[in-house]
Amino acid sequence: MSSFFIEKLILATHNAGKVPEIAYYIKALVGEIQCAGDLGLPEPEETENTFAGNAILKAQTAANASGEICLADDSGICVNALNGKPGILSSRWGGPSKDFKMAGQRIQEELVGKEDRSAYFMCTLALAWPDGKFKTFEGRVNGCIIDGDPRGDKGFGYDPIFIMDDDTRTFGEIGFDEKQEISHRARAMDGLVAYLKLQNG
Ligand code: ITT
Repeated sequence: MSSFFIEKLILATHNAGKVPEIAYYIKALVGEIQCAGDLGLPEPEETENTFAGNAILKAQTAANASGEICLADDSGICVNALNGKPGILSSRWGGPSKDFKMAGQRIQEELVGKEDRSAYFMCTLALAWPDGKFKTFEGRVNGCIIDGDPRGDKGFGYDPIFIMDDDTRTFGEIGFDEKQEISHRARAMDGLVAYLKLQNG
């Protein structure tokens, strides 16, 4: 595997829903993939106020702790009528137990009486090297918050309450493979994969 630009990559995430999605795009481009959670790497407090800031923070923390190249994902759902909330707070919106059914209900309650249900998913990926270098890649998908009960048991997090523009199904109803073609993470990954392919020659 010496022709690979990255022989070993650590996914600096403790979110089990993200791992198969991130691995899906890059497994053919890196030698070995390991997860921060499995390696017992620390989960830093997300103290920055942008997706990019928190993605860089997570990737650099893992790169410093492991001495390996690390990839982090900071993502979330932004609701326009709620001034972009929960946004970077998406993971914390469901309380300490990270209950996303509750987080979804909270969004629904805050949208009562509001006509604008438009929303978007954002994803910023940060690739960090142990020497402090980093690169970021961003993806976004526009849509709306479902008007009614959550639908679908596929995906994770806010997938059952999000419907992409020009679709009628929630991200919880579309299959794994289809989500990987169209999601915010897919769009951010397009940039990362193009970058890695360039490095691989
Ligand atoms: P790591 O920081 O360890 O990666 P996290 O869950 O704390 O895990 P974030 O801070 O990036 O990650 O929080 C993003 C939250 O937004 C995440 O917990 C999900 O609930 C939600 N989210 C992100 N991408 C999503 C997707 O594709 N589908 C559904 N929900 C998503």
